[in-house]
Amino acid sequence: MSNLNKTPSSNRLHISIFGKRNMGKSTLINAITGQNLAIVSDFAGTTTDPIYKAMEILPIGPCVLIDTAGIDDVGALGDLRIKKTMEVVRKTDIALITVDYNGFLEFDYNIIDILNKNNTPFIVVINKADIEKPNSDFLTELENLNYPYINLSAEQKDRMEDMKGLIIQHSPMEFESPSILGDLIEDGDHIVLVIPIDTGMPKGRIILPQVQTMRDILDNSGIIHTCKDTELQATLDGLKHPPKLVITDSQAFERVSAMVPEGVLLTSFSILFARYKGDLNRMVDGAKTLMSLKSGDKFLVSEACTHHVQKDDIGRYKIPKWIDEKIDTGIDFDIVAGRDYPENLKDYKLVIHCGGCTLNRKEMLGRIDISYREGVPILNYGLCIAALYGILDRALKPFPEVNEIWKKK
Ligand SMILES: Nc1nc2c(ncn2[C@@H]2O[C@H](COP(=O)(O)OP(=O)(O)O)[C@@H](O)[C@H]2O)c(=O)[nH]1
Ligand code: SF4
Ligand SMILES: [Mg+2]
Repeated sequence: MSNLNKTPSSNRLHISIFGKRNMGKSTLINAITGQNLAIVSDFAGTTTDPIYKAMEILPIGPCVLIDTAGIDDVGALGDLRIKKTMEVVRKTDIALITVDYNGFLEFDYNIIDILNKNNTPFIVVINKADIEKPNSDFLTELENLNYPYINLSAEQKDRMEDMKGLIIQHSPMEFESPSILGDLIEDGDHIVLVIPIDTGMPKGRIILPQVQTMRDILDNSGIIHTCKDTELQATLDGLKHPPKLVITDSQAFERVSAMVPEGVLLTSFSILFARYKGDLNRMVDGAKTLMSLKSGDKFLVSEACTHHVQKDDIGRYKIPKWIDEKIDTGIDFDIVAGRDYPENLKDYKLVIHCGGCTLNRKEMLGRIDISYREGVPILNYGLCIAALYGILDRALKPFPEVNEIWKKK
């Protein structure tokens, strides 16, 4: 076990919630996410199959929460339930065992046994703190076994930050291979990548985010079609069926959007990477702030490295020009470049950050955190361009939870 705070990782953490029915698994999931995703019910056995839900949880990052409703039948684990449990445990990076003040049931001991055999860390969540204190024998047992635990009330959403802290603290260093769009595609899906070749492109190469996206599609058994924007129509015409997803360079989004049929999901590399490497929810907040900038406001353009600056540089030239054209000519800006990120942002209403291809996830999240502490929203170039061109509505459609935040603008 190690500490995610110390161990950068771009992976999506799989958190499984086990526990006997009515212990509050669904309520706990709702409390963690702050959304009404899981079905909370007084009736036993609302669902029989585990429910997987991919989401961003601050400050943990991209997660999959797994509600194991239905594997908790009376008594010992039957064959089918063991099979279902194993399916979940194999994917689980960390488990939450939900119990109440009475302590473990036979069911819980069985699950703990399976988790231990699979070297899967877990945290005991003693739920329903609002009703009764945990039984003192149970607490002694937990102390003796050295199991990490927390006493809370999922219903009252208390101690959620402490619980997230425990999850971070006890999560394994290396969970599943990182996935950029694994939750968006299935085996055999056709994905079209649009990569315009302009003066900003390095000679003879494809840039890292695009290469990583390709690798990720291959890892997820998707089928890649790659073209420039000028060949997109021919590419689409050549496909027997519409593709599952089109991913484009942000700068070509408008042209690409006009060609891709409405029913086909379309997003940009920068949005995928805002999610993979940062915090798409918070960046969508940044997009809202961007659209409300006015004369006299100042924003900060932040570049994570000191790359060779081109004459039509996107951060230094194009974005400020587009903000002039599309929002207000009276908005001022500064530029910072390099590994150091300013701690003091009070002069700014907004930070517009590069894609951060040279930063790892932890560093990018660190910058997002500083910005939030300073009360200054942050977004990346891709989201900025998408917002300025009015295409965020479309580009966020593949991510329903984030899209909800954007739509509440
Ligand atoms: N008082 C109290 N009731 C809770 C708490 N958490 C869950 N419940 C209730 O316990 C019942 C079962 O919760 P649910 O989340 O559906 O349990 P699940 O079957 O394990 O998913 C519901 O009536 C919840 O409202 C809690 O922290 N305090
Ligand atoms: S995206 Fe950021 S880190 Fe990557 S080359 Fe551009 S300025 Fe440097
Ligand atoms: Mg439930």
